[in-house]
Amino acid sequence: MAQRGKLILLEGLDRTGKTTQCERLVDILKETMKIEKVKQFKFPNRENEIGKLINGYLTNSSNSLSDQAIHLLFSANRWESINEIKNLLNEGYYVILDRYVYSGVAYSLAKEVEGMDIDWCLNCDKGLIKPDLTIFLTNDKTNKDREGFGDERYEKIAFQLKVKEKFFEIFTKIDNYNQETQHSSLAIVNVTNKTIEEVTDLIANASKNILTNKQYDVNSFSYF
Ligand code: T5A
Repeated sequence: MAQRGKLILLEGLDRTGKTTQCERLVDILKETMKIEKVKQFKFPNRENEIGKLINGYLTNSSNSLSDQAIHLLFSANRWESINEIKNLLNEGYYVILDRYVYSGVAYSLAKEVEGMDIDWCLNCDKGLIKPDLTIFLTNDKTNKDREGFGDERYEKIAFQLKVKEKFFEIFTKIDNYNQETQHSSLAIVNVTNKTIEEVTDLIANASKNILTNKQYDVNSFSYF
């Protein structure tokens, strides 16, 4: 039976270093592990038509899309890429995601809009492929001093703290997360006071098992 590649997601709060670390993980896969077939996707993808609407919402605080509409656009932005991701995995590619479903649910939940509970928020993402490993970059304080923080709509300290709480609520609900147990498909990496290199080491360590051990047959996916 042919083997598919692995789907690895880097999630986290704003400016915790996801994009930096995704690029470094791609380098580790290619250069250290000699895996040639590696692709990276970033959500939101701001380049396509839906992504342009999302970018307008994030960068212009007077943009008046409703909370429900922007939530559905973020989800649609993921659905736009899922067939490509599935095909790549089936062709043996390792696919690294920079944000995905968890961000979609956590940021919307943090707004505490009546009716937008966890089930409502997750519903439009049901059927998307679940990552084989999710690495969540967290911090003890917000990264408000890092370059660019505050430029976009959600980069406010109180809101970021609420988003963090919501991420853990989702991990508990859909991945049975609890602090005491080791989770094979979810790793929490605290970036507080860590250099870029130290965070990469923690990520490499967290991904070791999934990268070296487990194999998946083509078309054997779990879904949200
Ligand atoms: N969103 C997203 C939703 O509401 N719903 C959704 O469904 C999705 C997918 C944009 C916003 O959209 C929301 C969440 C966001 O608020 P985005 O495009 O991912 O999402 O946001 P970006 O602004 O591109 O990314 P982030 O703010 O999340 O930044 P990163 O990727 O976490 O951080 P990175 O790697 O760009 O690094 C930021 C800076 O910090 C430095 C880097 O060099 C860089 O200057 N840095 C470090 N400095 C010191 N020590 C370290 N360890 C460092 N690591 C990185």
